[in-house]
Amino acid sequence: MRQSWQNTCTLALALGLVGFLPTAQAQQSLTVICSVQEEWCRPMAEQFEKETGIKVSMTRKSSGETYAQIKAEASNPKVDIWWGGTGDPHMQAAEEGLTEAYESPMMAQMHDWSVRQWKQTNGRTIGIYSGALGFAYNTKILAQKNLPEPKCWADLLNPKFRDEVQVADPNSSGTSYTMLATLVQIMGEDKAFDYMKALHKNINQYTKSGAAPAKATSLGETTVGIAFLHDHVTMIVDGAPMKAVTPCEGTGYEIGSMSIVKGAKNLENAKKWYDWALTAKAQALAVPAKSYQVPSNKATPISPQAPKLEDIKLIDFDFAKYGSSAERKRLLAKWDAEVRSAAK
Ligand code: S7P
Repeated sequence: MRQSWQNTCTLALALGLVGFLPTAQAQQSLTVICSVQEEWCRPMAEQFEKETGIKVSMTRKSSGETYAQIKAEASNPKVDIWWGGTGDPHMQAAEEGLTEAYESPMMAQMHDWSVRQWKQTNGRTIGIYSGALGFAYNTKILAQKNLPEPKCWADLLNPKFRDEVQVADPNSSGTSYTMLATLVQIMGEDKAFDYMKALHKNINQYTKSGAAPAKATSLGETTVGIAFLHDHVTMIVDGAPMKAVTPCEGTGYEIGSMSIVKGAKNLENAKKWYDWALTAKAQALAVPAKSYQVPSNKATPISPQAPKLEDIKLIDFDFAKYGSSAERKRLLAKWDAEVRSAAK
């Protein structure tokens, strides 16, 4: 038996097939899709590799896009863990059985809102951070163009802002879907769609990624960008001439989430990442990467730069309803039919 295994190895080496053998090295790997900013994804992967010796193959993708990939690969999953991104597509994936239930020994250290996300999905996704939606404007461009300071969602409909506002496409972006669901909850569905159709006239671009409008605002490529407030803060901390606004009518928020993919090839390593990513030490990697969400581990220090959720007029966001598969599909189809294709 031993002789025949040795022969197999010798033959494999001769044929250059060593990568296909079930070596210890090949087993110590993990494929992660990361849906936060690249600047935070990278140190997470590097630190996890350093602490565990598990090789991480990491790709950065927006929330809606990741959901679509995981769904497309369901019969032959290529991803082990999906870390970050808004909760709604994680919840949809959970409902469709695309992700695995797991109870981490870290649960007791999590905030209630994180555990609620986990319970609502029968253990298939967990909250890793939270953050509120808002918009920001470039102070220099606003002054140059002599535009009024927008303070409310309603102000963004001012015809003076024609082609001055940027937001992501809610099909690819969890940020933008959070805006859609927020407006529906604040205004009621009919008025929210009327609002988005009117806003469409002022939109200069629907980007793929949710944070792109914050970057574009910092560069003066758009006057106003709609994104999570923490993504605007990242730009402001870097010195961008920007002011972040929490809309006067109130706003929605996200519970950024993490899920293990059903049928993950490296399930044990995925669980190791999951437990590690919930530690205060791992979550503390966000701030040096200029990511200012509110972390889900009660012991993780919150940066003084992080928008203070307790000071913001937050709606009572119905995550169960707007994270459900049927509602998300319905609202996105309606947005495609009525908003995206509306006349400018
Ligand atoms: O930049 C961080 C962040 O805002 O990005 C996530 C977002 O959903 C991913 O981008 P998309 O909008 O493109 O899907 C948020 O979860 C996170 O806070």
